[in-house]
Amino acid sequence: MKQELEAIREKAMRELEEAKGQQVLESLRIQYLGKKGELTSILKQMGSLSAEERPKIGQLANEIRAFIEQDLVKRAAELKEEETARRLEKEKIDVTMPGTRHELGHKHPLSIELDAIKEIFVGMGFEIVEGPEVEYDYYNFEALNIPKDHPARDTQDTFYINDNILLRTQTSPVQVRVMEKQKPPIRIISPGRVYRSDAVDATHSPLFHQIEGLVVDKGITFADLKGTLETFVKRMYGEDSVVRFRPHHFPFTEPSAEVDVQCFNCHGEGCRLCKGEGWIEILGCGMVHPKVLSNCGIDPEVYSGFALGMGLERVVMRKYSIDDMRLFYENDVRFLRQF
Ligand code: 2NM
Repeated sequence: MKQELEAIREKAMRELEEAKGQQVLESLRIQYLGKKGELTSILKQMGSLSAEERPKIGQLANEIRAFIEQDLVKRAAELKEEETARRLEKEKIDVTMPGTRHELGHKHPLSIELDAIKEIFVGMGFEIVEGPEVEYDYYNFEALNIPKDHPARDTQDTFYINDNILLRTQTSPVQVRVMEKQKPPIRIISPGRVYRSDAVDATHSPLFHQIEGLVVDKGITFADLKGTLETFVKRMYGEDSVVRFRPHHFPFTEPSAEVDVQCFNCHGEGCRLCKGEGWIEILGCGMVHPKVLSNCGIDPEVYSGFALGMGLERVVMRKYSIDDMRLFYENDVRFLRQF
C-alpha cells in the first residue's frame, strides 16, 4: 500500500507538472483528491491493514494529500502567471507607432446660423423659449385666429395625431403659451422643429425649423417692429443691407407684412440668386391680432405687440446659395465640411 501511495505521488507530480490549464488542474484535483479519487480509494482499503501499519499509512496518505494540494496551488499560480505574461505580450503597445487621427466634427450649418440669429435677438433683450412639438389644435390654430376652414388646417397639410392633437406647423403655439402665463412685457424668440405634410423636394421637407419672435408691451407700434427687423437684418446680412416691407396677410397679425432684403449679390439689379427680382424674401411679420391677445388673456386695449416668423432652412439656403434643402439632412460630410 505504501508503494501504491508513492506511485500516486509520483504520477500526480508528473501530471501536475504537465497540466496546461486551470481546467486540467481541476480535473486532476478530482482525479486524485475527489470522493472517488485515487487517494481516497486507497484510504478506503485501510481497514485491511494491521493496527500497527494503519497510522503510518494514514500519516503517509495525509502527507501525500497535503503535497498534492500544495502542488495544485503552486501549479495554478504558475499557470496564471504564464497566462498573464502571454496576455501582456499580446497586448503590448508600441507607443512610438503613429496613431489613428480622430475626425473632428463641427457645428451643422443650420446650427451655426441658428446660433447667430439667437445671439442677435438675445443682444436686443429677447429671451429664448422652447415648447412642445406635439401640440393641441387649440395652441397651433384656434388661439392664433386661424379659422376652422383655413387650408393650413387640412389633414393634407398638417400631421394630426387625433382630432385635438397634432405636430405643430409653426412655433407660434410656444408664444401663445407664454402670453397665457406671463404678464407683459414679453420679449421672446422661439426656435424649433415644425412639421408639415409635404413631399420631400429641393425646397420642401416634412420637418424643418422656424424661429418666431414676439414682443408685447404697452405702446408697441409698427415702428418698433421695423426698427427691430432692420437691426436684425443688418446684423445678419451686413450693415449695408437694404430692407423692404410688403403688405401681406396672416390670420394672427394685423397689419401683416413680408420682409425682403435687397439681393446682396446684385444689389437690386436682378440675378440668378434672387431669380431676377433684386429682392430676397426672408420673413413674415405683423402686429399681433387683438383677438390673439385676448385669446391669451391679454387686454388689447392696454397692450399691443408685434411678431415675426422665419424658416431657418430658407434663410440659410439664401445666405450660402444652397439650392437643395435635402443637403441639410443627408449629412454628407462633403457638404457639411464646407461650413
Ligand atoms: C409669422 C408671421 C407673422 C407670429 C404670430 C405669433 C403670435 F403668437 F404672437 F401670434 N407668433 N408668430 C407670426 C407672425 C409668425 O411667421 C411667418
